[in-house]
Amino acid sequence: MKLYIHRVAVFSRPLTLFIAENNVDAEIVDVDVFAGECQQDAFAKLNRSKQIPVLDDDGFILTECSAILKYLADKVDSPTYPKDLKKRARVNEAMDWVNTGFYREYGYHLVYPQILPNHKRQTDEANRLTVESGRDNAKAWFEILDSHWLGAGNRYLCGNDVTIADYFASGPITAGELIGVRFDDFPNLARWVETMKSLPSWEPVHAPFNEFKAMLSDQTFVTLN
Ligand SMILES: N[C@@H](CCC(=O)N[C@@H](CS)C(=O)NCC(=O)O)C(=O)O
Repeated sequence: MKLYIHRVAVFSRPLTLFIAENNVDAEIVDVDVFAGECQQDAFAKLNRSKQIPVLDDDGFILTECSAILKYLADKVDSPTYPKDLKKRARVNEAMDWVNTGFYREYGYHLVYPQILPNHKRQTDEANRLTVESGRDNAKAWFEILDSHWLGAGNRYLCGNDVTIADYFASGPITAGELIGVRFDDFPNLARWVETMKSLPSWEPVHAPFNEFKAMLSDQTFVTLN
């Protein structure tokens, strides 16, 4: 298996973390997103959407982080993607929840327009309005994350066992650290972030992300806090 990723990217880190934690035998192929490699014809032949991550399992090409995580977990028969119908449905629900309403506001409206040139709006004013509405709407989603998904004493998003929903969410949620988001206003979330960061592979997997974060640390951003 080959996995095409960028080591800093939001939707690549959940996969590199899962692979490292579960000893999945996959060759990592680094794609230089920042140099525009995804936009080149050669890459577009692999993924028509011109995005990483992409999994190539002996010619079976699969895109979308959430779909790849489910595939890998089933392939290695991991308990992190439960077989029980209702438990699996809950994991799917959590992954969709993070990937859609939550990340639309937090990622695409608050984080990306501040740090990714191809996500900036056409004018500074339009960018400011996008970021401010992203911040306000993201706060409401964070409340739900903290009190609903991680409330009721849940150690993880779907109960007391780690699932691929936690791996998946770890990428999007920590993306905010690039703009200085802190999680201390959300105690259950702060605890969950620390739990995920205590996984043995977290630090080595996130070294390139932490380097990128350090490069942005002297800039001022609109954050959640
Ligand atoms: N919905 C996709 C999103 C993947 C995505 O946003 N990939 C970005 C990097 S994080 C990308 O490949 N961008 C290509 C580019 O900017 O040229 C998934 O969940 O896998």
